[in-house]
Amino acid sequence: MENVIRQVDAAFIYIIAFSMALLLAVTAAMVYFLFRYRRDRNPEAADIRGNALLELAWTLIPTFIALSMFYFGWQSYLGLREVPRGALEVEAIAMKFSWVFKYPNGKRSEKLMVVPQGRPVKVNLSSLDVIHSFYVPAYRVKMDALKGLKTYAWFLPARTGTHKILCAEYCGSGHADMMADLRVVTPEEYEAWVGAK
Ligand SMILES: [Cu+2]
Repeated sequence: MENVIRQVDAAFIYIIAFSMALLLAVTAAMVYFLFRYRRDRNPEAADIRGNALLELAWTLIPTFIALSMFYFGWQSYLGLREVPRGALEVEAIAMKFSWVFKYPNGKRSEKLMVVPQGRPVKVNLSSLDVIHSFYVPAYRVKMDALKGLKTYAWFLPARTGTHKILCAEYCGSGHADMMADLRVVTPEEYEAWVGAK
């Protein structure tokens, strides 16, 4: 999962870096042309028709750039979809405007998800009403929760600590308050918590 986080970040940085480089290059060329080809310096407009080499270049280079972006994105997507064996399965039920979590032994908690450190967690998502989206920025995880359709997300809580769970799909007036805490605790603390009434 640390790996998945790194892959998602790499895809993000790669796309941002290319976009910034292209923005700078296009802006620089525009400003240069503005001065170089103004009317008093270049009174006769050139009549250019067809340039196979140039046309090939501006077709192939962007194609390869776009494909390389896809490659980075696909890598991280696979990491986000392939749940490791032995994951703890928790049901997350979304509703206006709250999250309810259900554990294998039947325990329920609202607006608070507690998971043990070091074990992959598979979150089975559903919704009681409209479309919501389970979003944990700390683990780069975001997945829609819908009524009547099973979706899932997974993450590996490698370190103890508390993170935010948000709803990332506008679902109504209380959308902004639709938050929950994700508390990563030691396995012993988890057992004690999940076993308590
Ligand atoms: Cu929502």
